[in-house]
Amino acid sequence: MRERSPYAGRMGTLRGRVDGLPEWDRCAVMGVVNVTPDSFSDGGRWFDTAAAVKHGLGLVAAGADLVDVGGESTRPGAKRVDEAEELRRVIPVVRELVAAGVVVSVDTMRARVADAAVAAGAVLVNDVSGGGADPAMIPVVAAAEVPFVVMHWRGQSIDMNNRAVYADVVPEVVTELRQSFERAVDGGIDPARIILDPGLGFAKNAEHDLTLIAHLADIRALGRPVLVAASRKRFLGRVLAGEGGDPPPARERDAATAAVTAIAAREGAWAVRVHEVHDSADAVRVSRAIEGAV
Ligand code: PMM
Repeated sequence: MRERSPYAGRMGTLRGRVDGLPEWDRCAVMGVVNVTPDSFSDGGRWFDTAAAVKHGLGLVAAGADLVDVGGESTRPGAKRVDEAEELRRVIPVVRELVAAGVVVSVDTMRARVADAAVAAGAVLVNDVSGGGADPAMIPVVAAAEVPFVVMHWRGQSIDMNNRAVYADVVPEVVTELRQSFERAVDGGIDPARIILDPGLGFAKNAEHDLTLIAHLADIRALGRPVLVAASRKRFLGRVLAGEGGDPPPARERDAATAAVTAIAAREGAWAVRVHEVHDSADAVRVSRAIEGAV
C-alpha cells in the first residue's frame, strides 16, 4: 500500500479560511439567486420572493454550501436599479432563506442594502465593486464585522467593456486587487474576513478571463481566500463557439462552468459562485478526492 503523501491536505491550507464563516474541507459552492427580471435567460421571467426563495432552497438541496442573493444585474451594459427597488427585491428573500437555515450572502454595491441584509441574517457581503461604488460600504461592513468579498472592478457595468485594457492582465489585476484590499483594511475591515475575487468578465475580455484562471495562484499569493465566479460568463460562450461561431446561450454553458469549477478547486479556490449547483458540487467533490489521493 502507498504511504500517505506529505502533500495530502496541502490544498486545504492553500484555500485559507474566512473568519465568521463555516469552514469546509474543500472548495465551497456558492449558489446564485438573482432576484432580477433580466438575469435568467428563460424569457425574462420576473423572480418574485416566493420563487426566489424556492430557487435558493433548491440550490441548497443540489449541494450549495451558501447562497448569494442579488437584486441588481451587473452584466455588461446593465443600468442600475434604484435602492428602494433593490431593497424590495433582496431583503425578503434573505430573511426567508436565513429562516430556513441557509448560509446567505448578499450581492450588492450599496451600503444600505448590505446593512439591511446583514440585519436580516446575511453573513457575507459580496460587493462586485470591492467597496468602490459606495463610499459608505466599507465603514458599514467594518461596523457589522461580517466577511467581505473584494472583487477586481474598474467601474460600473454600463461601460466597463471600454476598461478592458491591460498591458499584462495578471500583474495589473493583482496590483489593483491589492489596492482594494488595502483600502478595505484601512477602512476597518478585519483582513481575516476578506475574500478576493479576480472579477471574471468585469472590464475583461475572454482572453483576460482565461489568463486569470490560468494564473489563479498569483491571486492566491495575495494571501487571502479566493472566490471564482465563472458561471455562464461570456468567455465560456466564446470558447464553446470556437473560431467565428455563435456562442451558445447562457443556460447551455453549465457543463463548461463545471469544468472551470474542477480547475478552480484544484488550484486552491476557496469557493466558486455558480448558477447550476449540482454539477459544480460534483466537480469539487471529485477534485477533493483527487487532492486526498496525492
Ligand atoms: N459576477 C456577477 C455577479 N456577482 N460576484 C462576485 N463576487 N464575482 C463575480 O464575478 C460576480 C459576482 C455577474 O454574474 P451573474 O449576473 O451571472 O450573476
